[in-house]
Amino acid sequence: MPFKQKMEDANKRTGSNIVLALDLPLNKPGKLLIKAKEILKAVHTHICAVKLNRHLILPLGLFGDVQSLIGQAEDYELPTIMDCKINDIGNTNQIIAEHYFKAGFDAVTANALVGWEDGLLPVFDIARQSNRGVLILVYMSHKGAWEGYGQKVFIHENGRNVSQYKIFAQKALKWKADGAVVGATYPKKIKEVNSILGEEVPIYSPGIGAQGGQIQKALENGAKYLIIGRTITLSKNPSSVARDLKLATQRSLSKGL
Ligand code: BMP
Repeated sequence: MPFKQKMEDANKRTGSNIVLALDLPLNKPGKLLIKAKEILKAVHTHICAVKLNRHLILPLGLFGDVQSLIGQAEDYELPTIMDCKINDIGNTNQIIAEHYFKAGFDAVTANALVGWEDGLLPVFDIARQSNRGVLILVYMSHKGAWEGYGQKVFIHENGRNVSQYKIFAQKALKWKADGAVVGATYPKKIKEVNSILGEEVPIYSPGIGAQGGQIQKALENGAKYLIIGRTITLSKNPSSVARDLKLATQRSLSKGL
């Protein structure tokens, strides 16, 4: 089943559009794995997917303990996303994607700045061959995002200046990406990007809570999935926090967005 479909199924089955960013601070690998597994077990009914980042891949090892986390997510029928932000020449990108897909991840994130030919084309090729997904960064959630994603690009063909993130959104559409990442900290940008992407490319929005983004604003402006990490992973009671976040998203959505 294609990744986009897998996400939709998980969304329907769980009633949640929260992607858990399973990020934990520095700790001994043994403790990290135990903690990560505990959190995943506690919140799995309140989320629709799991995203891993270098927080766990570096200390635990892709073909080491990370395998048991991917297996646990599979047991809960939750898709897994590797947030590797692929950003190199095509040959290197291909190897990166092959490793993550071989390890069992259902999708990877990638940076549109490297372009298509000999850039992200090989990543999309492998993803399509194996029903995996590629999520494209369109506008990141951090404060300095404007420096790159917000800069104006001069278009020679028509003499116009266009914002970089709008160009990335158009590329996400053209490349048939499985998702576009836009920070919840910039709800107006979510709306603008959503008007370019329509129903074709769902918006994944990180930055809720710890970075100041708000659930309602992200959803009402067109985000489909909310990526949430520290608000859940660092809380004393991840299960009840995740449940409350899920209920908050359901309330926002039922207000007739
Ligand atoms: P948190 O909810 O703790 O801020 O975590 C957000 C997660 O999403 C982190 O893994 C971060 O690397 C990732 N992320 C982000 O915060 N903003 C982006 O623009 C893109 C991301 O992948």
